[in-house]
Amino acid sequence: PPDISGKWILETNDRLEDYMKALNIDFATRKIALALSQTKLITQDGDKFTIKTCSTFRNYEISFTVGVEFDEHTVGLDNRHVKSLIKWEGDELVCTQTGQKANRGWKHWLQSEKLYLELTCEDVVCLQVFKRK
Ligand code: RET
Repeated sequence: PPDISGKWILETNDRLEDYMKALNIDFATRKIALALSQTKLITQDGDKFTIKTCSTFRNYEISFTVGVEFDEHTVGLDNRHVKSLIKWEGDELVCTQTGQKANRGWKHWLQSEKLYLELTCEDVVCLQVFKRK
């Protein structure tokens, strides 16, 4: 599988507001989140990952093993409980988040030295592109 580890900085952000609305994130948090720079710190040790999403406002961290479902509590995002399962699908790291919201999950992949993150909830797809820091 590809090596997505490292420090990444947000370059473009498409439809984050709609994604946050789909998650019922409140107006004030949405406005702050939209204005933020985001950094991803990814460590990868075989099947084990830690992904930290960092900003000056709030951070969000998950640790997981590929193929092992875990309980994710999205503290500081929409504060829901979901069952998350992450798998490699070809060269894409794909997460399914099963819970109250339909069609929820994300995908990470590398393309021309950039890290792509697609975040999905219901009918909304947000696309973020990161460059190496
Ligand atoms: C911030 C700031 C506070 C409000 C929101 C945020 C968005 C975080 C997101 C994180 C996604 C993380 C993923 C990690 C998996 O690898 C920046 C914490 C809404 C969307 C998909």
